[in-house]
Amino acid sequence: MQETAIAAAGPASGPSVWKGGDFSTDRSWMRELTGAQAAALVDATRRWEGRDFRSLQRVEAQAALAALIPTAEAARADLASRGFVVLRGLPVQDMTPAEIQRAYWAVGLLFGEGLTQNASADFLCPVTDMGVDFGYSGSASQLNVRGYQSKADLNYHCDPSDVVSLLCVRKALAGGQSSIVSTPAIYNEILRAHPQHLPVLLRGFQYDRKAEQWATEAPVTERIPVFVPRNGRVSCRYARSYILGAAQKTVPLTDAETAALDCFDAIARREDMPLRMAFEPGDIQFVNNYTVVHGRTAYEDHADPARRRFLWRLWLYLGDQAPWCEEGDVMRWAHARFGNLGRTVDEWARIAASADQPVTVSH
Ligand SMILES: O=C(O)CCC(=O)C(=O)O
Ligand SMILES: [Fe+2]
Repeated sequence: MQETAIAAAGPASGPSVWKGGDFSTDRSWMRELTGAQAAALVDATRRWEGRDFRSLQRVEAQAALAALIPTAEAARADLASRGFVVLRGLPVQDMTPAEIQRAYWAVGLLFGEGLTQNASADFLCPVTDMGVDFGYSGSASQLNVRGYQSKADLNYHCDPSDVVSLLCVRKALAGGQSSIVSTPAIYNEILRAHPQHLPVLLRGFQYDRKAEQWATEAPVTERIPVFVPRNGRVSCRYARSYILGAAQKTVPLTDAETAALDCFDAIARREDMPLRMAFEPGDIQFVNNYTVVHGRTAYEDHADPARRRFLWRLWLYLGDQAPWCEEGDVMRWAHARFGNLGRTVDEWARIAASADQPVTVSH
């Protein structure tokens, strides 16, 4: 799209466009579970004693967690409007680690289907410091690792699924603050004040697959647009570390590309844009990856490894409910589904059972 056509398409509008200050007195994004809902979760997971969480079916979750369905419906509506919601009060303190996994997975089944998130095909992925040195310096060693295994600051980004969810089991000693920004709001700011960057952002960038692809697949994706605007809505995909990694493996970014990424980051980090939130144990954050970027500050852990910050992460596929505008398959899938990543439970079972699939498990 040329600049004149972009300007004619106009800004995004509606509830997906917000700034942090819009919520200075509005806590409606935080939905606290009732005592009865928390008890239903504990009961259900005890009844499922011995079950691998991945074997739980949606109908079982719906039956056992009937008390949570109205809250989950409201939360799904939040995801389709402002693009985020926090459910507070999953009773992690009353559950064993296996029970926490079953409870969280079952809550996820009220929203959609979980997907594998790494070469190990983890459906629930531990977000905790594994001593990995991650950053944006441009060095190959920092770019070839995944940020969730570090305690570094994470630049605002989208995860590659329809929705990403994080359950806080333990928080950090200091730092590790989560914050989110509306990407249609970032788009509107670029359109208003820096439209020269939009052609580059609409063309998009290749993404690194960080060596997690199968041998038959390319090490980088095709170009994924940063923004797809359609009819007053805007979808976004953005993860700078993956863009930098791909550039290192292919062609360096042009000055115009780097300037466009800097512009996106600078707007996202502007004081008025983010909504900051402090996770408490038992909080589940859900974010619509098409309309919200998330980031987190660096953190310090307790000396005792058993008290380290620990989140479970769940990537959700929402089927036909999800596409936000007409963003298309490239935005939805190019960086979501490769190697052992982006597979539903049924798909993964078929892949794992098939002798000729190049399944590699790294740990
Ligand atoms: O640690 C956090 O709060 C966020 C981590 C994150 O963005 C991720 O794991 O995708
Ligand atoms: Fe993330």
